[in-house]
Amino acid sequence: ASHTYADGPDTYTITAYATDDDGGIGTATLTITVNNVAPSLGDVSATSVNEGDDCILTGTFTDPGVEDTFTLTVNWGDGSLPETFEYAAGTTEFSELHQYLDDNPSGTASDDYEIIVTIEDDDLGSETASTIVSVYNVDPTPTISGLPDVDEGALYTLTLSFTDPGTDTIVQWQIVWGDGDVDTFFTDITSASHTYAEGPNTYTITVYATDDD
Ligand SMILES: [Ca+2]
Ligand SMILES: [Ca+2]
Ligand SMILES: [Ca+2]
Ligand SMILES: [Ca+2]
Repeated sequence: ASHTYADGPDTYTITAYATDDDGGIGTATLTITVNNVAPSLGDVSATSVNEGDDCILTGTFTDPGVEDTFTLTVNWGDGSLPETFEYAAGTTEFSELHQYLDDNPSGTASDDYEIIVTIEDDDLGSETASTIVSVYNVDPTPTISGLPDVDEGALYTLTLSFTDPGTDTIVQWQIVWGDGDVDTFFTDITSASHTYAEGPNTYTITVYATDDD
């Protein structure tokens, strides 16, 4: 005779009864140990993302223990604290999100992080796997504002700001004033001034912002 035990680790005593044709009953017992089997991971992968966006981490897992529940621990590889996710018995796949705030280190247009995942059943059996996520830098978007006109020889002031989906800093502002003068600042600034020597004239001001990547 065969039987499948749903959950381990545990100890069970098997008792067999044999009855003869005169109604006599004999018994025998056997004590067996049922071991837990650790869950196993498959197909762990992560989507590449632009900085500021959510990466989707997916994977599958199997466990012959149909009553086991599961805890997934994810180390996202970007210095954030490991996260845990709980799954009910019978679960065989997962899909979780994580926002990457930057492509570290600075000076590179994209960087890879190693994501380490561990699936553990409620009997402490576990398996660990890893995958790579590529995070891409996104260019900053500068915004400028200033008065529409100025007198020749007077100081003209431009106000500067920027947005960036990453937690980036601006390492260079370049301002092309339109009259042949160009100013470059190797730091983040919020305003800049310039004197136009000759009017009347119309100039187009162009600004370039460079982030740390
Ligand atoms: Ca198990
Ligand atoms: Ca980088
Ligand atoms: Ca960046
Ligand atoms: Ca950026």
